[in-house]
Amino acid sequence: STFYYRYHTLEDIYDWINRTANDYPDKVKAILVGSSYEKRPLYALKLSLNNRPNKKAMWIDCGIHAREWISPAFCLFFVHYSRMWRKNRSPQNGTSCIGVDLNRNFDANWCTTGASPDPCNEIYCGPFPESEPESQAVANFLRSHKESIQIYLSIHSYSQMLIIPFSCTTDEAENHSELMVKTAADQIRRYYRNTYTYGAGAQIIYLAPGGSDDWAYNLGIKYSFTFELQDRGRYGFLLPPSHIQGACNEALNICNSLKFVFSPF
Ligand code: 0X9
Ligand code: ZN
Repeated sequence: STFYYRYHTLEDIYDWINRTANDYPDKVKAILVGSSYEKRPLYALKLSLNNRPNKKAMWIDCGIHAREWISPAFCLFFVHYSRMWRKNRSPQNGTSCIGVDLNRNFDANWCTTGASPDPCNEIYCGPFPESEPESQAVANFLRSHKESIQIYLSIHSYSQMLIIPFSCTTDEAENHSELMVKTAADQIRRYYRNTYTYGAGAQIIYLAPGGSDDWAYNLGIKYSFTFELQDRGRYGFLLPPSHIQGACNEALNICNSLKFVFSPF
């Protein structure tokens, strides 16, 4: 958005601090660190993943010299720009907040409990189902190939889970027990030392409507899974490169066991 390419009044910056801390409570914390000679509040914004405690930090201050306006502009820009982005990058009408959660944008109980109609929210469902080019592209391809696609896998991270439908309702999928067959879980356990939780999304994580897995399932792809890869939270989204090989081999083994257990051919 162009918000970050303009200079702002102190009032606007205070508003922005408030909004940012409210919109991203797990990542941004506003800490009152003192006040100016003229008694205006001085805030530090603490950026972290899930507010994890006892982490080493980097301090950045902006605006020690009043006439150097580009300096506070950089601080706002820096906070906004983050490795921890989730959504796509589409601008939304009437707000400076960017992006739709693509995994809330599919037409499966779209935008009910577990998704948000607020464009500033991390789980914003978008203005209507398949409003985004990315979800449209996936949905169009699956629609036109649904006869030949037997198994649908959506790969995410993290938390080591294998999620079956539904996440968009607490109802059980019609072939729930087949999807839950012990063999699948056993196969997985046999292959790797890491444990993967296995079950229906709405049971083992949370209600999350508008996901691609549920949508693909309703389209007729009855073996539909979401995979949450490594790890279980030690590094979270920042899985170090040295873990890529292990995580991929593990996922490959699970893909193979799913194919083995569920493919009708
Ligand atoms: O919430 C999500 O979209 C997925 N978890 S993540 O932490 N990678 O964001 C889980 C998706 C499960 N399936 C559906 N919600 N349909
Ligand atoms: Zn994800």
